[in-house]
Amino acid sequence: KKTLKQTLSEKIDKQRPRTKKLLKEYGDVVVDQVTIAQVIGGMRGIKSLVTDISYLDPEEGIRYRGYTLEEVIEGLPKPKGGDMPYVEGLFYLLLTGDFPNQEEVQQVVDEFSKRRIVPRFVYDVIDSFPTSSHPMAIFSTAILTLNRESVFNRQYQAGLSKKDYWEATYEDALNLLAKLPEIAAYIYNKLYRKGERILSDPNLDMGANFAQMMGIEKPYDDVSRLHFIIHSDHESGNVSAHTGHLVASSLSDIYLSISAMINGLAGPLHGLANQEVLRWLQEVMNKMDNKLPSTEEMEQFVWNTLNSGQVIPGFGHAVLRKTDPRYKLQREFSQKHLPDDPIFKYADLLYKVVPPILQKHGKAKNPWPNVDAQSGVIQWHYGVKDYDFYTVLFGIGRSIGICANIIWDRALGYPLERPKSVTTDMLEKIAGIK
Ligand code: CMX
Repeated sequence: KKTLKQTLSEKIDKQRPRTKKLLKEYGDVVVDQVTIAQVIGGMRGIKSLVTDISYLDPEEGIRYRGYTLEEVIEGLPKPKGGDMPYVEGLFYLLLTGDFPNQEEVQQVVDEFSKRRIVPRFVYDVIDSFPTSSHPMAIFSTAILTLNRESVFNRQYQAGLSKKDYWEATYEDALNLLAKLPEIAAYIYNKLYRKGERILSDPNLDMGANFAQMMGIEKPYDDVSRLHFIIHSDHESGNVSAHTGHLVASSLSDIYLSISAMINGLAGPLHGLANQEVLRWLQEVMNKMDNKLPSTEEMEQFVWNTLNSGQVIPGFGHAVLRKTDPRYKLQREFSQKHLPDDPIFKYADLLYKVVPPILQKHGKAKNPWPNVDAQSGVIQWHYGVKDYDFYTVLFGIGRSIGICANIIWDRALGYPLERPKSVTTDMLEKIAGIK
């Protein structure tokens, strides 16, 4: 039976000539043009990255390897008694483009299980953080601390050939991904449960193991699987994916690259928005004495935030122009499992109230909710109420997609990333002002 690494190796052999041909024979073909608004405006929309792992359509939302999220969830094998598929199967799909069968998934589950033990020094570093630290800072540092374990670095120093970069990176990626749930649960227990620790079980899959270490009953295993799967990838230009790719492009190893991408994810305009949604909702709940506001009252809360110059967290998107399918999936999950949860009712009222207000406000290009408007609501329901922790959960998921991307970056020999900057003077000359 072929291993994931062998299957991947065959895919890489097939893909390499395609990239080579495009570069060699069609390198001068124009893909896009760049305006001054894009140069000043965060390079929004410029087509200048390649990935085959996912594609984000503004109207439809994300597809992984050409499949919608519904198709992914439907098509991936599921553990016994679970409604949500193995996260390990998603990693297989992202890497190869193929849906694995039960046996192929089990191989990856076993690989992760073998590699999950975190070295003592990582726990020591985590323990040395003050308990008032943000969990994302601890998470990023813990990942960085693992850099001394890098197979890629060791082999690079020994004179690794370029064509073999991906294999060492693959080893690093698996070693890291297998450890992330352990690290995250340890941080959670240190910060919010007085260090009480529940050990992982080598016989469980990633989602079930995470639920076990968090000490939360079913269906939190499914909640974790769903969460990690839908947060894993969102093509290459978002801050976390782009950061991971950029840092890896200088041949920094997986640990340096994923630690860096975690830092990007920790910003309130990106992954931290899921924490901000809960913080915002809690403020409203406190003001309302936990009573559900009327539509008019909720509208007033939203306007107050906008009028004080702040954004409504969980709404808007740089690429999407419709309701995020990741939001929809989590809403459906909530309707099924927690329809009467007061915080779900709050979030659902926001779904009704915010889009027309943002349209009236006239600034946001996309008034619809994104993934972050709903993910914290589910966590809250299952007892994870320390919302500072939510972006760590996002980070576990996102690492899966970015690791897959970095392995392929290495396989296809994508070079050092190095765009060109200009000065304001130069832009004025280009504009014909000077
Ligand atoms: N509330 C209020 N104003 C908003 C807004 C929101 N939810 N979304 C966008 N706007 C404003 C922008 O701040 C911007 O204002 P200025 O012209 O004053 O700078 C204007 O509308 C135009 O922005 P845009 O082109 O629609 O959006 P961007 O591509 O610049 O930014 C995003 C996208 C997500 C950062 C923005 O919509 C936002 O700040 N949303 C709230 C934070 C959030 O939910 N982030 C999570 C996104 C998903 C994720 O990465 O996890």
